[in-house]
Amino acid sequence: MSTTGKVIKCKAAVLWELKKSFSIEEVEVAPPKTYEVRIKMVATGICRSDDHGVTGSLVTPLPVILGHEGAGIVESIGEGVTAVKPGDKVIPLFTPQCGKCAVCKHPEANFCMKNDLTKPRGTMQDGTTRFTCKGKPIHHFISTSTFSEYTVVDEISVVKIDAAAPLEKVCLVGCGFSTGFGSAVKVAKVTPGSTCAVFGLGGVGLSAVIGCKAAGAARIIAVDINKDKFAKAKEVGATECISPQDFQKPIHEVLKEMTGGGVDFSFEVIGRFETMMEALSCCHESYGTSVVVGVPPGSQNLSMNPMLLLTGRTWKGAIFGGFKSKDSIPRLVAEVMANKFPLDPLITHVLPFEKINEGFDLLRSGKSIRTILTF
Ligand code: CND
Ligand code: ZN
Ligand code: ZN
Repeated sequence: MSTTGKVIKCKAAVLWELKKSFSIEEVEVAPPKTYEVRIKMVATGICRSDDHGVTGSLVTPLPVILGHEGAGIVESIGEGVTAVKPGDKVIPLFTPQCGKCAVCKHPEANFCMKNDLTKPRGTMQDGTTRFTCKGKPIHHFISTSTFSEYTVVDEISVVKIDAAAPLEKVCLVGCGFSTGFGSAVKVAKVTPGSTCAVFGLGGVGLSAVIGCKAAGAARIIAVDINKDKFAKAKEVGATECISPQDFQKPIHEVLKEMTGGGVDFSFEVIGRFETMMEALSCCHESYGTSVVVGVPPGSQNLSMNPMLLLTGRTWKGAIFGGFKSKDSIPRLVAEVMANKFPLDPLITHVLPFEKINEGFDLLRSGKSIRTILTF
């Protein structure tokens, strides 16, 4: 029996309060309105940004259905939708691409002004939610909310991908892989023969390593305090792995000594002020570029000495690896399907959706890279 136009009752992981476990609840998912799309989720990764949503370091209205790294199949579409149709395989976009704003029209920029990240409302573009649980409206998370059997997104926040794409793998293109990879190839523009340092070897950091390698870096120095991550880092392209805890002196000094003055490109893929400063300081004072990828704790400031920049360093950051989401995801999915990049090593665990809390425990204990939840 068709569900088109009807409310769907299904399971979703609801976060009622900060720092609590997810509750698997029965939720009602309203049909998509004009220019909206309802998706049956097939797989979703667990990214550290979801955990930042749990701890409150990424501010988002509660109660909420988190999750932003998913893939699924279109169940139904609202009026006026032309980009996708029922049955299409799709990836929801946590950075939309409206195609009309100043950012979308800019040839290089990607952080569409219709994003729900900088001033999150936790709603659809029209300011309302499509989720209800126990009579209460439940918020959306950065236009995606993939921790639900069904979700509704705006047409500007979804893109069609190859019908043959393995969704339980390419869901990583929805965040972790593209964010890390793009930070290297698109944001830093890593050059052949260069030396890179990547701080933080989770799913996003390892994808930055993959990007550095694809761009032809000669040395890729991977930095993490959890040495269990080193084998994987080497598998995807790191040439050396170091832990700051093995040295008395600050790690930027160690890196400068290792590289004769500093690396060409550095990446902070953790989300901590200290490591952002270490990453900036370890790049060469006259030509180094450092990219902030990790999400810092909300509404706090970092003080730094501008001399670090005055001598020639470049300090930048980007959401979603600087990629325009709608334009880039279908291509990245095709490249993954052609085995251009090693995505499989990033997937350490696959769990049924109901075991979401177990998946978060694995992330918090440092035992997983990416856990994929399947529906
Ligand atoms: P994950 O937690 O899997 O990896 C972080 C890694 O950092 C772990 O291996 C830790 O052991 C390591 N680490 C922690 N503290 C230190 C330290 N002091 N020194 C060295 N290493 C340390 O996270 P992830 O890979 O899923 O995400 C990484 C960050 O990227 C995180 O902040 C997340 O919120 C952010 C992010 C950004 C974007 C974007 O668009 N810019 C998108 N998604 C995620
Ligand atoms: Zn993410
Ligand atoms: Zn836009």
